[in-house]
Amino acid sequence: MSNNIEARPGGPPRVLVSLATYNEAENLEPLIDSIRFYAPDAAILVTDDNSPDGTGEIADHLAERLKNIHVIHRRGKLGLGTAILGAFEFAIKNDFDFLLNMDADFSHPPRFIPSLLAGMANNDVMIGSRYIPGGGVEGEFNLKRKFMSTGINMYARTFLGLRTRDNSGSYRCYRVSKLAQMDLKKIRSRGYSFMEEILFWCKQVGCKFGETPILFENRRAGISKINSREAAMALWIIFRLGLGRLAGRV
Ligand SMILES: Nc1nc2c(ncn2[C@@H]2O[C@H](COP(=O)(O)OP(=O)(O)OP(=O)(O)O)[C@@H](O)[C@H]2O)c(=O)[nH]1
Ligand SMILES: [Mg+2]
Repeated sequence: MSNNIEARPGGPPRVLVSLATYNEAENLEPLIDSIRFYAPDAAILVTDDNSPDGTGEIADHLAERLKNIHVIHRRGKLGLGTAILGAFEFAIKNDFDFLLNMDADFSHPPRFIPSLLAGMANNDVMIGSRYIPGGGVEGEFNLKRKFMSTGINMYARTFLGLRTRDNSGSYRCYRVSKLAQMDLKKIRSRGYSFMEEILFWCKQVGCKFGETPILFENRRAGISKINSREAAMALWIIFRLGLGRLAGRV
């Protein structure tokens, strides 16, 4: 871990890495190994939604074997947004300084964790960004995905007034004291639009944003969970938030 991150009085910042999982049985253990390599002192929280492939049991075994691993089990697939929200609440309650969220499918390579944490010296939210120089997507070029991602980013920048380039990825680090200032109950997103919506609320509490380049990779194992219903819901939620912003209600 980099040394130039802001220390809390009397010690280094307490970092919680949050992993939401749904059917990530093949990915979880090697991912945790790799996170431990790049952030040996960070605690790890796995939020599993009763994955049919047994990811939750694997997480429990890892928590028994390794130090500083926490597991939240939820009754069923309740959405990525609510899983991250639960991790925020856990981080606030347990007095962490930084919450670093990443996907559990190796799309977010752990080698970028140190630069995300280093950026917290000057920012309240650090975004692992595909869309700034040095960032990008590695591997197979998926036209549909690229189109959706570019479109949703433009849309979110326009409606939510965001200046950051990558507003739809979830590889980010947040300052927990800023999350604690928000009314988290206001968040409407249950699924993927959480990523754009939370940036909007971060802006309302005066967060300073930074971006550091990442190279996104296609998932190593398992299948994608995003569907067109989720995508439509994301457009609707961002539209409503944007209207509220224009009407001066937020
Ligand atoms: N706990 C929980 N985790 C979820 C849920 N939906 C997705 N995830 C996890 O959130 C992360 C991102 O989901 P992905 O399915 O990889 O979505 P994606 O990155 O848009 O799609 P692909 O990478 O193409 O598969 C992964 O770690 C998933 O296991 C959910 O409803 N609950
Ligand atoms: Mg993924």
